[in-house]
Amino acid sequence: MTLATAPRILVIAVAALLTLSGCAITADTAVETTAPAADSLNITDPWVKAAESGMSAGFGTIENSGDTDITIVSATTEAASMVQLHETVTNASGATVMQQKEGGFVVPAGGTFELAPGSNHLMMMDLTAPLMAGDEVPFTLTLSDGSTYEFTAPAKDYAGANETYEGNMKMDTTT
Ligand SMILES: [Cu+2]
Repeated sequence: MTLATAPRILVIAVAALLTLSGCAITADTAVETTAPAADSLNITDPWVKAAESGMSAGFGTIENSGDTDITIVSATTEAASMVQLHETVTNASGATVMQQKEGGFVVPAGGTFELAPGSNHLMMMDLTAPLMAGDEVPFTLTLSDGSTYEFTAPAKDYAGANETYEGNMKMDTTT
């Protein structure tokens, strides 16, 4: 090493420090603005109600590990012709009915959104085949930023949650 290289090494070291700090700032910004919402989403204990035909529903606990709220706008599964995001409410005449959740399912930042019988659920309309206990049902959730979250829920026998559908449809109560 000659004496002439010493200042150059110092310059490189300073430049590297500047680059490092610059990178750190850029990376933080990128995480907040461009990370897909699906990266912060997770569902625990998912399951669907076994059913011969007609309607069924999917449940589980949806968790948001991010620092912004996540909105689920739609859901699909090959097991049903259509999936709706339902909430269960008490209507004007005092009956418990379910209806589409206005604005979708909002999973709060750092919090959870519960899907459970008698409460919010993934409404499966027009099953494409009988859902037997033990079947694995794949779902895709679409979030408001366009990203998607996929999970698989096992079917279980369950006799409760026979709410009336607000649109004059009734859940199959023959289980
Ligand atoms: Cu429903």
